[in-house]
Amino acid sequence: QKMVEFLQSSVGIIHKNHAESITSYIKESVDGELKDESPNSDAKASQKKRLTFCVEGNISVGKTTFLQRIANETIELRDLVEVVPEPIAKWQDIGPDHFNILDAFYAEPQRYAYTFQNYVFVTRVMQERESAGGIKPLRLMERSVFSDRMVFVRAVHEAKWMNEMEISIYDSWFDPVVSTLPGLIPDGFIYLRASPDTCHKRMMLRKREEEGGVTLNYLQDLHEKHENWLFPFESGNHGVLSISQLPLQVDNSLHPDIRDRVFYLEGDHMHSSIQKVPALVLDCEPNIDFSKDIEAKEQYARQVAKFFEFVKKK
Ligand code: UDP
Ligand code: DCM
Ligand code: MG
Repeated sequence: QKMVEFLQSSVGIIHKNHAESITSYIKESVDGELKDESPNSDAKASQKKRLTFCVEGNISVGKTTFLQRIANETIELRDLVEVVPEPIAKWQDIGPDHFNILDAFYAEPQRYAYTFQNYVFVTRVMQERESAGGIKPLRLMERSVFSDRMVFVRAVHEAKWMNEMEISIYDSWFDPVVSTLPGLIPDGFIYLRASPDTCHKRMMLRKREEEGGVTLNYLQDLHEKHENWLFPFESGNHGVLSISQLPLQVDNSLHPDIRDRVFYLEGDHMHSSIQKVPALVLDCEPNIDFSKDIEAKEQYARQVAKFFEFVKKK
């Protein structure tokens, strides 16, 4: 128990603070909206589009932890936020024989990479459909078909676990199928960003059975793919992750608090039919202690709040 506590403190608890900043914002913004509404604005309210965000990030960066903190924060929040976890349970237990394709993939990647990625896509569609009828104003999904394609499919292809024919098959159906499923396209991405080293430490802590053979090297590949996709900046350096050094000012209509950490994904980075989707980058290294650094905590809270506001206005 002591050991676990020590390990946890050494890999960070930053997500609790991210989650708190988000939940307090959601409460405020939704309360505000209810107060604004006149009694006969029901029609207007039901037309209001609910917002969907996809939480992205490397294996074990803390996506599930982050989402669970939000979902379990308070009872009121359960009525406001719908969390759609990654359908990993569906990958681990298939059919009456309880096949585990996540395990099969890591055991024999060359044999199963395509089959697995194909099934990942299908189960994400199933998962999205299950949550599609929901009425909660905010839907937070763990990962997306876009990270499947931009990160995992690319990585397994480069590792030669998918051959040329298999990647061509994947590419040939991806765009046309996504076009018929607008529910898969989020209003924004939240990229939980940490070094592969940190993710590796957290992965060792989690000890998911299937992932025994996942190497630091593979996490580095996945990190690079995330960076190329969500972070329009030469990163290359896996150790140093200082977002504040970014020179980019993407959009002057963005609040200064988030101007240097919101990026747009378009064209090649998404899907042919998609114009622009904003992505917020959150630093998830464990080196900021929010219990001592109130200013840092408030800064995060403001960033998340401004991002929701910005996306909501669009
Ligand atoms: N974790 C942690 N501190 C954090 C985030 C995560 O100690 O700030 C731990 C968490 O308890 C779990 C492991 O890291 O043991 C992986 O987290 P999670 O399953 O949420 O990661 P995901 O793969 O969903 O991104
Ligand atoms: N995974 C994968 N390909 C995908 C999505 C996920 O190989 N398109 C794997 C990576 C992890 C596991 O599934 O081993 C779940 O990811 P996480 O732990 O980051 O939630
Ligand atoms: Mg997870």
